[in-house]
Formats: sequence, C-alpha cells, structure tokens
Amino acid sequence: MFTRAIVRIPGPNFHNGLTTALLGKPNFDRLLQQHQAYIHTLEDLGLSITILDAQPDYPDAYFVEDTAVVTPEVAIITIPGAPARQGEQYTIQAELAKHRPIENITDPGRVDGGDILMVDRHSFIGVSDRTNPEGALQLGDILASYGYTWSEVPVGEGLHLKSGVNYVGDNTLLLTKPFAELGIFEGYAKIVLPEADAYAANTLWINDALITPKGFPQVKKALTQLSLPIIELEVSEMAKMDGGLTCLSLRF
Ligand code: CIR
Repeated sequence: MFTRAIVRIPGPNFHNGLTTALLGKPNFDRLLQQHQAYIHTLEDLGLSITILDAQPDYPDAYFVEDTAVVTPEVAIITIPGAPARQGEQYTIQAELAKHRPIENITDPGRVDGGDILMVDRHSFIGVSDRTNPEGALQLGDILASYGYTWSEVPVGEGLHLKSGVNYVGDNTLLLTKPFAELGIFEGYAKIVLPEADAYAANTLWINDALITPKGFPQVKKALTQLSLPIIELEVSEMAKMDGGLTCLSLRF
C-alpha cells in the first residue's frame, strides 16, 4: 500500500508546456479543479499528500512523475528527456531526500518516470523520445543493485510507456494493441484497448482502487472484472497537455 504522494500545483503558464495533442485550448481554472479532485481522491485512498508550489520556469512541472522513480528502498532522480523540463528534478530530489536514500541518473542518461512501469519486483523501462538507452541502462543497473529485475520496452507511438500500458492488479495489464503485440508482456492477463480508448490505458492502480479517466465507458466496463472500486476522474485539461493520471503524482 502507498502512504504518501507528492504533487505540484500547476502554474498559470501551464499552457506553455509541451504537447502534441490537438484537443483545443486548455483552461487554467478547470485544470486547477481537476487537479484538486485528483488530490482529494488520493487523500480518500489513505495517502498523505505533499503539495509543492508551481514552478513558473517549468510549465510542465506538475507532471511530477517524470522526475523520479521511487521504490520502497530508494528514490532515483531522473534527468527528464525534454530539454525544457531539465531542472524540474531538483526540488523533487530535496523533497524525496526526506523519505528515501537518493540515487541519480547522470549525463548522458535521460529518463522520464512516465516510461517506468513497476510490477512487483520487475521494472519495465520504456525507451522513448524521452528515455534514452543510456538512461534505461543506468536506471536498470541501479534497480538491479536493489534486487529488482528489469527489461527494456521500445515505446513506438505515444509519449511514454505508461501512456500505453499500466498494471491494474491481479496479474493484469491494461494496454493498447501495439504494446500487446510486442510479445514482451507474456505471462500477464491483458485487457487490450481499442485505438479509440487508448488514452484510458493511463489508469492508475493504487491502494486496491482504480482511478481511470472519465469518458471511456467501455474501459470502465472492462475494468469491473477486477472487482476493485473504480473512480472516474475528469482529466480533460491534462490530456490537452499530453498528460494523465499517473503523471500527476509520485506515489510511495
Ligand atoms: C510533456 O510533454 O512532458 C508533458 N506535457 C506531459 C508529460 C506527461 N507525463 C507523463 O505521462 N508521465
């Protein structure tokens, strides 16, 4: 069970963040409301939340997941792959140092936490436009030194590994067809999403509940087979900035 999460309040210049989505102009007030609802949901699930201030120099900094990989033993601070996001990790390091020993990804490694999917003691590390092979290797080596196994996953389309595949408990992955067809995720039950529902692959399994984006009734229906509480959250404004439910927190 997770007991803590770190989040960061989005800043009013969040619309200057990176995005490839063509979902319209994002609205700041709506973003803040959606962010608050997310925080309250995590609180309701028993987590105590550290809320960091917005970082005006980093409009994407509320996507805190990309700045670290946290296990029960260690916090590994990343160097995010997008130049515009490099530097977000420093305040996160200071915060995580209160809770975990720290290790760091170093140059020329690049890692976005959104590319890391931990399932028990195994870590799937996506190599993407943001996480380079050197970063994957450094991270894998650090995790291995703490007794984890790891494997590399090529992230074809989509921003991050967890944009397309997430663990939802009970040995089950929720994933898009391209990831299901990779042959890397053998041994797991799979809920494979049609392309139209691909965004909902970014569902967060946490403390025996599932937080899933609102607006995907077929996905919600498919998830009921897991017999867990399902909480739907509106994340339309984060989606406009290529983000989603997992990106918004570091959970540990
Ligand atoms: C970016 O492009 O870096 C941000 N606009 C979105 C990051 C989303 N993070 C995540 O999926 N872990």
